[in-house]
Amino acid sequence: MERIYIGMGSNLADPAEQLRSAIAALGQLQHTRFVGVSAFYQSDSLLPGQPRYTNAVAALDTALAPLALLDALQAIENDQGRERLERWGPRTLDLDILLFGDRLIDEPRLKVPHYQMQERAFVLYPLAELAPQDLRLADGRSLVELLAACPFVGLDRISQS
Ligand code: A4P
Ligand code: MG
Repeated sequence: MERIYIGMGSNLADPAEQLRSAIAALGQLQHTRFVGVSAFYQSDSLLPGQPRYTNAVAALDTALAPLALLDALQAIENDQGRERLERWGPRTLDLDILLFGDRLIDEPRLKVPHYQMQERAFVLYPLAELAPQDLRLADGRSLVELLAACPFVGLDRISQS
């Protein structure tokens, strides 16, 4: 089993409810054990003019191969009505594989660590609720360093209910 972290985001159709459904679906994944989930965080979209996002991070242990996990996550996104109209468009549910053990994955369909996670407060702060203090990314930078370089600005931490 390898420890994985999944970034969840939604900015359509009751985002908190979308995340709760996604958490339930992640709990049903084959060959996978659910470890925990962060609080929910609201923030403005990186792209102006879109509804605000709700984001969270989940930790799981899995025996799935990375591409099998990606397929399973995309099936959950589709089940929750995700329509891919435009890249970065508003979405009912986005599930990103942030980290997969300590692997560096560079395949056409899958890049891990997820690009730009290092700069995104809505990823780093929920991740820090779950990850060990000494977590390091494949490039050697520690989560502590990344948090220090990424101020807690524009984020509202909310409860999950
Ligand atoms: N893909 C490659 N690597 C991965 C990975 N590590 N995890 C591929 C998941 N998928 C990965 O993704 C497009 C393709 O990326 C997939 O088919 C998969 O093969 P997508 O989810 O269909 O498209 P997307 O989400 O629109 O693109 P992308 O690049 O994932 O966008 P982001 O980075 O997720 O950004 N503002 C706030 N506040 N909160 C947000 O969550 N999210 C975005 C979208 C913009 N602004 C935001 C937020
Ligand atoms: Mg995505």
